[in-house]
Amino acid sequence: MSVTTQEIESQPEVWREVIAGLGSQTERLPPPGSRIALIGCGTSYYVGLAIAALREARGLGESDAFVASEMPLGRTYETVVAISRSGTTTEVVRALAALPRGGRSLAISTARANPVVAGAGDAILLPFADETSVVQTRFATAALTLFRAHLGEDLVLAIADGERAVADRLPVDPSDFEHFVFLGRGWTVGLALEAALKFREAAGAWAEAYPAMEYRHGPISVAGPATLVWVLGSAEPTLITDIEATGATVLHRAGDPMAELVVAQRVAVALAEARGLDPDHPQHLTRSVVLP
Ligand code: F1P
Repeated sequence: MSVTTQEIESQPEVWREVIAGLGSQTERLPPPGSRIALIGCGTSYYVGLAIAALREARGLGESDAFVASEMPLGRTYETVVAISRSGTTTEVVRALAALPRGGRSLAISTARANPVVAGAGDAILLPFADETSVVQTRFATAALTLFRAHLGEDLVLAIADGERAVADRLPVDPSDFEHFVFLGRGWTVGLALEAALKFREAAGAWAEAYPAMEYRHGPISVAGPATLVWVLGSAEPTLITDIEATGATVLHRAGDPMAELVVAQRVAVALAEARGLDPDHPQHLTRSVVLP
């Protein structure tokens, strides 16, 4: 079994551990009503995007998310949250260093001794969610779980769905498809982007992601019988009908979207293995991007 698979399967347990430790971290996390920005790269950015959408939709304060290299200078946030598993990603370190004085910054990472934690005013560490794999899975959902719980969500059902997500038979054989599209709305846009990234990273697959309502505005023209469109979260019935009319297969299942992301991670690994690739050694990728 690949290390990536072992880390994917550990997620429900990791989520429980995050929730168990939340009490001691609450005062570090941004209070309701404050204006925040979340920054990160790759997976960590997509997690930030999901958290920002979730927080703002719950009326808990204006929340933006930026890829760390594109963080606008000159905006004022009460807290900037930097998400980084490795804590060594150069763009995140640089963005923290460029923040105006006076604001709070909070790192979400795995270990105390790293440049992102050193560059932030405060840190929440999730060492039990660290990973050996290049391809991130459990650190991402652990950071998301931290915020979902902090935002007041009861995650009992999400964890039960997560247990099923790691145990059930896969809902599709990915070898039946050549093209993978993930769609989401609100906070699940970030999850859709992350699921597509897993397919590219682990399986070298042609994978895209869009806000669901955007899909008919151009990208649907590429869909056909070799396309799997996987909807995370809610979708309009007419959208599903329009996608099916292209000959594409639509996967849209009930349950918690974070648990559905876990299923997508497993399918990405299955696709990699079916293609003779090693999901633990993705092409052209390093565990963190450290620039000279
Ligand atoms: C961010 C990241 C990963 C990506 C790749 C390179 O890392 O961009 O999301 O999959 O492996 O690094 P980090 O800042 O969260 O450590």
